[in-house]
Amino acid sequence: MSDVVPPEVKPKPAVPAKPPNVGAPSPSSPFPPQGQGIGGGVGVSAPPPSGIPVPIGSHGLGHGGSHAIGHGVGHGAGHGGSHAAAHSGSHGHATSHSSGGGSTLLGYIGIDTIIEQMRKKTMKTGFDFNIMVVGHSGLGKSTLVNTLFKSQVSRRSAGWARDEKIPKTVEIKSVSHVIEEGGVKMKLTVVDTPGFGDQINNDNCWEPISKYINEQYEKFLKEEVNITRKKRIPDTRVHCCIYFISPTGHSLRQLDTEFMKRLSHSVNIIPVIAKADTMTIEERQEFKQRVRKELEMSGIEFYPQKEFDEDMEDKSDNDKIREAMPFAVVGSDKEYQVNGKRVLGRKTAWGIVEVENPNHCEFAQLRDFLIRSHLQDLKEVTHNIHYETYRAKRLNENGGLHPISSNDTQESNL
Ligand SMILES: Nc1nc2c(ncn2[C@@H]2O[C@H](COP(=O)(O)OP(=O)(O)OP(=O)(O)O)[C@@H](O)[C@H]2O)c(=O)[nH]1
Ligand SMILES: [Mg+2]
Repeated sequence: MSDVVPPEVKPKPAVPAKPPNVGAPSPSSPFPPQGQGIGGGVGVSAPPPSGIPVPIGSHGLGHGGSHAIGHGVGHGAGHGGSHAAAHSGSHGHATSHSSGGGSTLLGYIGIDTIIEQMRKKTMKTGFDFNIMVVGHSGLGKSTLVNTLFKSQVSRRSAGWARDEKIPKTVEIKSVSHVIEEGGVKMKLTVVDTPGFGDQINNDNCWEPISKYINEQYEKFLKEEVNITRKKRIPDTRVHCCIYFISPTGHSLRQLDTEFMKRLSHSVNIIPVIAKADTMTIEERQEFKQRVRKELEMSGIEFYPQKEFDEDMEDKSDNDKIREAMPFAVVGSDKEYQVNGKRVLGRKTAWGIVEVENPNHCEFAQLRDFLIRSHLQDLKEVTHNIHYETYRAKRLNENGGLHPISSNDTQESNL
């Protein structure tokens, strides 16, 4: 399902997210580093942010906000070097290059046009962003998928008619919309999964989820190693997995810790507290604190992972986010009239909980974190850490690409 919808969200100053300080690209990486980064990439042993191997044309440049620019500069410098040299040559400044000196002495080279060049390219190619929702049954995962699509992300229905009750999810299913804003296209896919925890024996209930995640890596890998590679590989890899925690007010369930521990090695986990409208403000704060402590004690690294903070600024921005997590969310796909405006909300006997009102719950914070500030970083951590781990493991296995069991691959509707 793919609709183009008119622009809705106005970007706001975003929390600048930086790419992780990852190791050098693996020698077998199919993507050569794309030049020395300037800006975000300076001085790290890692490839520059955008030198991080990305499928040409598929990885985001100019996704709005400070984030995009940080990466963008790094990426573009690789191309920019050659453009600049050619450009300066034609203006009789050929020596500029080797002097290593400031271009200010030598006239305009045009390095500052790189961002515009990249922005144009991204506008043409667009990009993919894939979110998965996971957790115990009945915590509001499917409702949140609807909420995301009906909220200011796109204001479109996610597939159920109004007033129709959302059915229990019985299979992994993905919903995609192409959202266009400011001329940039994004295909947002949300992968809904059946809730677990209903069965008497919940052993290995993470397996179908884990299998789905790995199947997307496998698909991508197969495309990458093809002799004739697509110019832009469709990216169905799960960039983040929103893990729903039950609002018990007590502790995490053992299954929650077990699940997150296993998945955190293959995907970016973002824990959220479900049905936050069932808790008082104090209960919510206390529970959030307790969950953070328990996650830390269990050694669960959720996104944004501390080890990938690149510098002090990054650390301080991400610390603030980590301290606010897990976001306590409320989902709904029903609209009500509040003060003359239509809002998404849950109507109770004592009032309406407004889903997108930051005074009522943290859904808007979660959405902004996912889309406005950390989208590109989520994609990069997926590509450079999680996918890279998968890829290295696969290529080490009997010399390469024998298919994993994919006879019952869940095809997303891409
Ligand atoms: N109070 C409250 N109820 C919610 C919220 N979100 C969803 N619900 C209700 O919870 C019930 C289950 O919602 P679903 O979205 O189907 O839950 P799910 O996690 O997808 O369930 P499974 O498909 O079985 O895994 C429905 O009656 C929803 O209306 C919320 O934020 N607060
Ligand atoms: Mg469901």
